[in-house]
Amino acid sequence: MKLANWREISSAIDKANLILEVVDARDPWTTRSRKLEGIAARKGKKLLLVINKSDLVPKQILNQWIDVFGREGIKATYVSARERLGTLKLRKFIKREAPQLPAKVLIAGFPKVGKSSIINVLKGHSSASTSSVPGSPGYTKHFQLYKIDRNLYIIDSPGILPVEGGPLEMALRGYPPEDLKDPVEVALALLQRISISNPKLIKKVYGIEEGEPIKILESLALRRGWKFKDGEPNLSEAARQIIRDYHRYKLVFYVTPKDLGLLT
Ligand SMILES: Nc1nc2c(ncn2[C@@H]2O[C@H](COP(=O)(O)OP(=O)(O)O)[C@@H](O)[C@H]2O)c(=O)[nH]1
Ligand SMILES: [Mg+2]
Repeated sequence: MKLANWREISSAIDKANLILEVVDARDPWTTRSRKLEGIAARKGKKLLLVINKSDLVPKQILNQWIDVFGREGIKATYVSARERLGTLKLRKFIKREAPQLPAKVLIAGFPKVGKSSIINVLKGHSSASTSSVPGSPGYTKHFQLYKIDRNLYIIDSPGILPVEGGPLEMALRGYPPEDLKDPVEVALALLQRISISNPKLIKKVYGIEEGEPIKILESLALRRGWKFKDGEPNLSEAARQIIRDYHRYKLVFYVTPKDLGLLT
């Protein structure tokens, strides 16, 4: 059972006493959801931020993000679910910050931020299966609680936040490139972002000289032979490739709080 719309996510929030908002370390700012944070706040539920994929970003930058979120009153920690780094720290963080024990945790975030990976890491080697919490009636099959230990339960289905926003948000929030109405617009926004944070990356990954984003799409299409009958480059194909390469870590770059003007 997937919790993939706001109504389902909202009722899962009702069942939890702690929300873990998972964001992508490459751009925690764009992959946060102010809407999720707002719903949690209105319901009086505590929310913690987990910056995942920390293996892709230097520690110093991760610590800057923790400060930036801290100033907004959001406590954060970073982990790499893939490398299994920071996961003990994450468990301690949850138990320390939980408003009451056992912590009943809902994990939520945009697609591909690593929600399922974090659930697996938290489950670790525990052999317990989904079960009910003593004294907490009303859990249906939609809200199975998975017992990790006596102080920590997680709702077994992650809340997948619907992707909203402008072109750059659509790419960074994991919207499938195949489903985008205008992949070119999205890829141009992504290339613009790359030109700010890592101008040499395009040369390194594709062997294309730096230049205007639209020129990069043209060169990529021509090099790969993505052309229309009249020889014009198929920019949409090149655009989808750029977005896929970001999702698949071929195009690895990250932004810093300074790039976004959040830290001087
Ligand atoms: N580099 C890196 N990749 C990760 C990490 N955690 C998850 N991923 C990858 O991100 C993709 C999405 O992960 P998944 O857990 O399915 O995300 P979900 O859609 O939020 O449930 C997969 O390809 C994972 O291998 C991490 O800590 N570091
Ligand atoms: Mg998942």
